[in-house]
Amino acid sequence: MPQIIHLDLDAFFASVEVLLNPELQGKPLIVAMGNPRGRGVVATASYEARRFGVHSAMPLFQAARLCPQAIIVPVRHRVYSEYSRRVMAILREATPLVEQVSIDEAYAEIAPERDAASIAREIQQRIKDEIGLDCTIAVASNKLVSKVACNAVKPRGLIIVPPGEEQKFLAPISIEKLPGAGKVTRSKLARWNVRTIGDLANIPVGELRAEFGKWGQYLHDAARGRDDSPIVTASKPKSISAENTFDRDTRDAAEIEKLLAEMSEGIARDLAREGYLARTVVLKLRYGDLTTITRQTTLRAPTAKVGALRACALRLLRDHWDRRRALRLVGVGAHNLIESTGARQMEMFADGG
Ligand code: TTP
Ligand code: MG
Repeated sequence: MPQIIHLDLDAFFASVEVLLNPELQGKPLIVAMGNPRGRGVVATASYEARRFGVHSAMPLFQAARLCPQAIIVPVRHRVYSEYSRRVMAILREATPLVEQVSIDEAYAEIAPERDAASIAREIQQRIKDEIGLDCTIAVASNKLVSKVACNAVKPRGLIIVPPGEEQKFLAPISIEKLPGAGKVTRSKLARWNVRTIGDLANIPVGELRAEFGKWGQYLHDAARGRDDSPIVTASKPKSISAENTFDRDTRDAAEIEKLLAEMSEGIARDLAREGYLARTVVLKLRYGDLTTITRQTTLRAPTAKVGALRACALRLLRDHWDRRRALRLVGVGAHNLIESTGARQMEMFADGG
């Protein structure tokens, strides 16, 4: 039996804000996207604010009405990404088989001969001690059951669903908590009066297939806690690049430079998001007759900064473009990637958001 961990940080954005400003500890806190005085939405709320009914994706005006005393702070994505990276690094020290599914959520597989329960406990403790964040962890024989179990014991939970007990564990849980049982599925299931996952498990598979087709088989298996979807580990990118073809072949330097600048911005953003610095910048030029050249520069200091990437791309263009010939396509690539260390990112983003 596989041993699958599901880890999800508790009230993630809000918890990071509390960590960085301990005065917020224990208070109702809303982390908001968009203009707080305009049409903002709740990204997340501390558990103290949730008690008033505030939740993710709720319009801010509504949240403020439910909980007028809540402190509202704006999202700071880059700060959260850095914390996320540190959490995932701890998880990866426990096992290389990690599938990150969102900024604060991951699956990980523990080899069968290892004690998954104590590994889970240790991961949770390290995330608390070394980073300062709370998380919930579940261990089960597959991804589906570990995910449902994790949500069932939030926050600060730790749960082991022993192999063989998947169906029994799921049975009393509300059907809304089953991944994939969205509104449409649930409204169709109403005809069988399904309230819990156990109710779903009791419907003959033939009836589910007649109503839902192939999806009916999924529902049947899921309700019994069966799932054989594998952990998909992300392979590290070797490079991050972009290229674009002009609508019409061009010799207009301003147009070409503008496009290169835009692509450099996109690459800088991707590098920051993936946590890499580039050592080498590659420029690709394709002329109207389809001859293609690539030219590269290796930087003195690896970078993810848009200014440095753009300057490099423009210099390569200046040095290598034969201006008598119209260009059909240009591309920019960041190669020779190295992982940016936490310290460096924290320094870059110390001014917040
Ligand atoms: P979640 O894990 O769904 O929520 P959470 O970590 O805040 O709370 P918990 O897991 O304890 O229930 O999402 C992780 C982060 O993603 C969350 O902190 C903020 C962000 N997010 C949004 O910005 N919009 C959303 O609609 C949701 C659901 C999350
Ligand atoms: Mg979470």
